[in-house]
Amino acid sequence: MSDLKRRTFFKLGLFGVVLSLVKPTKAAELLTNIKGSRFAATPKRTVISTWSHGMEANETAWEVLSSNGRALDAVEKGVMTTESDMSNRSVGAGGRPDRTGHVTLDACIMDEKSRCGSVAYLEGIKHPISVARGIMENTQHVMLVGDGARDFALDYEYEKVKSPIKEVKKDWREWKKENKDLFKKPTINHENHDTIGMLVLDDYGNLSGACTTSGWAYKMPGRVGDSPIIGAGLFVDNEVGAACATGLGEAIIRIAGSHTVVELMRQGKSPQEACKLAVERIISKHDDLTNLQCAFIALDKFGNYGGYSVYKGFDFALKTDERNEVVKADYNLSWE
Ligand code: SD4
Repeated sequence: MSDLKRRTFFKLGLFGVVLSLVKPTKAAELLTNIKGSRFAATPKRTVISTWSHGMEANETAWEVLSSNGRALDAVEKGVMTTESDMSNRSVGAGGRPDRTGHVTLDACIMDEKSRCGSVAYLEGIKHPISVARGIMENTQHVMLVGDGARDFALDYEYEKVKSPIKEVKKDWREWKKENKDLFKKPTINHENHDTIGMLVLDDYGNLSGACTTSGWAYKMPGRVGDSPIIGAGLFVDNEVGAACATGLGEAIIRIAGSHTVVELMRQGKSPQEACKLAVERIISKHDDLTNLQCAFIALDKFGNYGGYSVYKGFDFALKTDERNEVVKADYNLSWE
């Protein structure tokens, strides 16, 4: 018997027996009509993730939900799809390296109980998101970085992978030729379908989120972005909603971006308004907005969602019972 069905059974006696035999979504729907029910509204199964590469990841997440899976499993499995795609240059081992040719990966995950795990500066492991979950579930810590994260991953036998891959190495050599001055400011490539962040609301009314990236291409060695930082790249509060970020991590960290979005929702803003206000705060904190692309997506407890970016061009992948599409996000500025 699933959690929802078990709770229903104890709460509602014989009626609960009947409810326990129906699908969780249907059961929740029936419960909304019962006075005093703990369900404020029907949880609306929703998967939302950054960029159009999220479409494939959403499919995987949806499969997990369709077999009565938890949001936590859905976000992990979902973004693993993107991490496995060696043609993706911004997520997983197929991603671009730092200036010295090392592909260093950042990821984090957070569940409905506010449990969280994170890895940063991890090399040579295929699924950083699973290592982040492993840290959450098997240690007393939230975050492991660099060699410590790698040792943990090897101890727990997470799959290894060789990086950079051949094509990426070739690109990096070209980049090196053109960028002899290693301290020249590299630009973040807004056309390069960045980081995947995913938020899921499951049939039990629970939220979880995951975020994984190879980070800023040709970053300084040792640089860590927002993506593995709970509150910056990702934040989940099961009472309110969840948010995640993509874009220039330094700017997102400065305003504790994803936490800010969730707190705005707590104050009554819709997910869309909350994302917009967080983007406006980023804009207000920076004198120079050149190449400063950042975006947020958000999902509330009831399945309302939103997305907003500094510059035009950000989109996100949405999957619900009714919709399965890439949504062009609203934005503040055009590139021209
Ligand atoms: C970072 N936020 O490392 C990530 C990269 C990204 O769009 O999302 N780029 O700063």
